[in-house]
Amino acid sequence: MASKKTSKSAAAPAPRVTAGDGGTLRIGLIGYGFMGRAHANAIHQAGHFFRTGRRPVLQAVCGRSEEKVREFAAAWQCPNVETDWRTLVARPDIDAVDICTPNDSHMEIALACVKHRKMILCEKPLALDGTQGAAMVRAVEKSGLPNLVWYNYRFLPAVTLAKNIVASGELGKIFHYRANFLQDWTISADLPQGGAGLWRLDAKVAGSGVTGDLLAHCIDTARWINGDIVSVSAMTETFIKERMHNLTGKKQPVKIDDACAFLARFENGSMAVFESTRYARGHKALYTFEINGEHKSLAWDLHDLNRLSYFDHGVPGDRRGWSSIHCTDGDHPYAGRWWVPGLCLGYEHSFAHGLYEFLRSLDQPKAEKRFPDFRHALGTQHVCDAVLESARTGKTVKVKRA
Ligand code: SOE
Repeated sequence: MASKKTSKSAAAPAPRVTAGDGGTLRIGLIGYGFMGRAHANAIHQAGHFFRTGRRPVLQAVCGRSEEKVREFAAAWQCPNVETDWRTLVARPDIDAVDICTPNDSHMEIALACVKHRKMILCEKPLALDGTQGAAMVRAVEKSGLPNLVWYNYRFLPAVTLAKNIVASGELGKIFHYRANFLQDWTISADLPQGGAGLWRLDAKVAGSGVTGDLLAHCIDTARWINGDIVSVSAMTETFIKERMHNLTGKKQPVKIDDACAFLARFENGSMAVFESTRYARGHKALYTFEINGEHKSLAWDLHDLNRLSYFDHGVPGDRRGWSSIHCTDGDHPYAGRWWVPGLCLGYEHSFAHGLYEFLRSLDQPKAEKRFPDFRHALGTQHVCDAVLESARTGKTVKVKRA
């Protein structure tokens, strides 16, 4: 029921992609905020820099403000706009829906996508909690529709290299994993909660605070590189207890976690420390991780994202030390698709690589998936839920299996 009535053609000059063209993947994007821009850019870039059976095309974008959605469509040469996500999901000229809306709408939109037989690309975290996430997994797996959750950091060349090195077994037995994700943007008590961008402070819309927003990234990377997390012991804090709510105009209790630290055990016997906060003055988005194995250690820092720090105990003692691998060579994951060796990639490339992995899996459905699908993201959601439960109860919590 894609209606001509509600479909509004934007003034964008882009050529219209023919419906039913098997060589393209026509994506309908819901949401045009910060993540909408990151994904629209990835849709453009992936098609230009990576060859797969289906070239991604931004076919339609949806947002509640018609003026803003038209502006977005013009900027990204998107030929169609919608102001109701239900209409976008039902459009016959859409193959995949990219859900870039706040967390409380992921489940409803994803279930509608299944009903309309659309592939799904969903912004992280998968859902508000594991119960919603499990319902989403059941629905997509029953439908057989390809699905992805946009945990993007694993697709940076240095992070993928860390995964490949650990997978090769070179580190020997892994003892420790530690990760941080530090920000400082919510320190002011005058910052309201609710509405554009600030929905992240409203527990009803976000599900949780730093646990679902930031630690979920760290958990995705950790589980990908080091395997499943089996138990957690956590502590959270909400430093500002009340904030004005943008939608009600009233002061309301803040129910999200402003900071969270947790200890974890992995299935492989290693132990971990994770920390995240929005109250680390001076840090805007400092995501770091380190892995210590019997023979080698690896470390990575988002602020220097092209580099992987590498320590090899096998090197003769007088030359032993941390080295810094600039992951921009043709030998490094994804790097050879872009520029010449030595030239850097950025945050935005991680999304293009994620989309490429998804497209590649459409060509080779039996090959190992390098991207997080709904089931993997449910595993991450279960870790987040266990972390929040542990912080609430003061007890160590066993993580549910996805
Ligand atoms: C929050 O500030 C945020 O934008 C997260 O929502 C993103 O997932 C993270 O990548 C950067 O920080």
